[in-house]
Amino acid sequence: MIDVKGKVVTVVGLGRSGLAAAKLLHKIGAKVRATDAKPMDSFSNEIEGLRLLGIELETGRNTPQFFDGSQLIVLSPGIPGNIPAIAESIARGVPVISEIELGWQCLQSQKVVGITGTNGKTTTTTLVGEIIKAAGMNLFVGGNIGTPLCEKVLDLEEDTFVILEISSFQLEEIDRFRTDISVLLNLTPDHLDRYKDMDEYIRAKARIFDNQTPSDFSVLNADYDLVLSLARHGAAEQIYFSRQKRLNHSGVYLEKGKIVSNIYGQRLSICKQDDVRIPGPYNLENALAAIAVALLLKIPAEAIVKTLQGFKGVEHRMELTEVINGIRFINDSKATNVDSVLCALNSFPSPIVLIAGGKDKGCNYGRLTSLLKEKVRAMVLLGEAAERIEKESGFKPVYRTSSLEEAVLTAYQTASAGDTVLFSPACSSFDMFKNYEERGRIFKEIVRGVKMLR
Ligand code: UMA
Repeated sequence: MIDVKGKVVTVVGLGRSGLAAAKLLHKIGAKVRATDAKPMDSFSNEIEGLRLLGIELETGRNTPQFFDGSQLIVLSPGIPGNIPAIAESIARGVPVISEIELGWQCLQSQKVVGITGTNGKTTTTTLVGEIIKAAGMNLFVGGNIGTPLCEKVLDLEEDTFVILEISSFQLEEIDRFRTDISVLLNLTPDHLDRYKDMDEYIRAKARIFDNQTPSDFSVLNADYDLVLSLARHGAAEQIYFSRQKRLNHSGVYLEKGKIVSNIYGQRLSICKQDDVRIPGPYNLENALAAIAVALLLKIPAEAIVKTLQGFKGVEHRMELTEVINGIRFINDSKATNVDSVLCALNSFPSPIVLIAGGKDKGCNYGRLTSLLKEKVRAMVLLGEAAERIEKESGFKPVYRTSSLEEAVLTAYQTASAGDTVLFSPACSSFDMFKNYEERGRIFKEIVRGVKMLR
């Protein structure tokens, strides 16, 4: 357990991670301070609770002076380590760690699985959790998926499996964070509004392997050369999964419509490929990764198969919302980058009416062009990135709208029976919504409203 008794620790950001980190630090005896750039009146009551605990607060800005005397800084994932106040502290030699590092340093000897990659993290993390649940074992599912590790870490029993979705943001400021099993699903451009270039993003992701030892495992997508080359630097034993080829090394792969493992040196047929119910080729990769993790955790095959057969996916990820007059409406609000949209377009039959746009993350929308031409009847755009998407994709016809409601109605009017209206934004939500979950919920409410009117 990290020793912070009596130390001055400053938490930066008071979203979910920061609130959890501040409370945890208070419980384990630190003198906690917390700063958030948002004004006081935009917080819920929870921040009042921090004040009652005696935590010193700064709101409306993150001033360098507030960090004076700090012996440790705990950073929320959404805040880059190069904001001026933090950069000054780093220059003075004050250690900076991420919330996930703090949570990890408070674990006992629980087994930790860390799942990262550009796309499919949430689905894979949830699926691993569901498999463990079906096997009747104790588990905690958290991290980037929603519940910060700091929120629950002190309540976890020793035999709990800790399954974490891990983002590149969380990995930037790790120190000793180590997983018994790390999973790297894929790597494609994302978050280029935060990172200088793709290399910087890749370096952050690769940190998941930094502290692994030869008794740990890394589970790697053998269909991505970049994933394989990054993992070479790690010390963990490598286990692979592949949708495209038979594996000679330890892993999980497809053979004549079956999912097969050779992880323990002998060929084991797990189930039929069709037992995987979540749609599309990329979800199949997520399922293969989850199976590999479950086998490494020694979960019985029956629990794996039963879960795969019943698992329909996660909210906001290729989620069937309604069918109205023969038109399927799919909520894919979680698709916050170009590759997510490519996955979704590949997962549904054409014709598709695509609703996209939101806060621009600097992705290259030109990569959508050929699949748009092949599968999309029309594109409906909204948000800050609309202009760039229209220009870079070069696709026509495009309808520009100024609200999600207008976008849904336009898509409905443009689609015909048998079409799919796919809301897969390729952008983050922060220009118009609190987060992708709120955006997805509002999309579903609007669609249900349309259904009531018909
Ligand atoms: N803030 C400052 N100074 C700044 C910038 C922000 O004080 O310079 C404050 C903001 O005013 C705000 C707080 O920081 O109050 C927000 O912190 P945060 O963005 O880290 O948000 P949290 O609520 O703590 O949520 C974070 C993750 N958010 C991000 O990584 C952006 C959540 O992932 C995660 O679920 C949660 O911790 C629990 O672990 C969301 C996400 O979008 C889902 N993740 C990205 C993704 O999946 O692509 C990485």
